Amino acid sequence: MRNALFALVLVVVLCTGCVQTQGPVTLSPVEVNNYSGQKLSSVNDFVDTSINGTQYINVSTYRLSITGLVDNPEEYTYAQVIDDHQSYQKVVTLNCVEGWSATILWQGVLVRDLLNEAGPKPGATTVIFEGSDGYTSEFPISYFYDNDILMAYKLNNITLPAAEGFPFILVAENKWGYKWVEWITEINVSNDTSYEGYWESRGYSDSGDLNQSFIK
Ligand SMILES: Nc1nc2c(c(=O)[nH]1)N[C@H]1C(S)=C(S)[C@@H](COP(=O)(O)O)O[C@H]1N2
Ligand SMILES: [Mo]
Repeated sequence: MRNALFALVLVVVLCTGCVQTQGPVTLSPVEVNNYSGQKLSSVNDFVDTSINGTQYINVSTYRLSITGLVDNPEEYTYAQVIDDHQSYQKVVTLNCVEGWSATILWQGVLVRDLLNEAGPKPGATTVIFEGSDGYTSEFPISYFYDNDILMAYKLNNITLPAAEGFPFILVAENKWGYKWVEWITEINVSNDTSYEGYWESRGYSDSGDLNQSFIK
């Protein structure tokens, strides 16, 4: 019995010794600042230009709705969006019309996968993204079929912070920052080709293409 106890103490002491010699253990994800040799911006490089300030979304009551001209309207929890869909990652730069930009490693789901699950009806031309602050922006539905467009839930390997759109931000590649809808609560499939979002109805270009002026 004594010997057994001694052996046990010895094992514990030795194992503690082992762990101590193995170097630091990373306990929580940290923001990466480099990806495949490319330098990334930081979460601190975002400038708050949102219409109503940061939205703080309660993840337990949160739902993402896919509505409108679809065969199967969907309502997903945060976990359903993430766990039930293939994830993708890509470095994409956000350019705000106010002059700042942020090059970020985004991780998320493909908007096209969500659209396909809902099943757009014939005649659907437009997809309108809405945030919990009432902000909207519209896109031709072809944008999501001709390009791999992400709805991201991670930025530089960390969970999307509230200030950057938690739970989801649209990574509107090749489009001005105002097309990157944050705090997404609804994706509405529509046939309203004249719909204009928040900034689009205030004089900003509908396409929001980066290679064009953002003034209409
Ligand atoms: N829901 C919502 N999304 C939004 C906005 C907003 O006001 N509300 N602002 C847009 C603008 S103008 C930019 S540049 C980007 C990044 O803005 P941020 O740094 O304020 O997060 O988010 C875009 N998405
Ligand atoms: Mo912006």
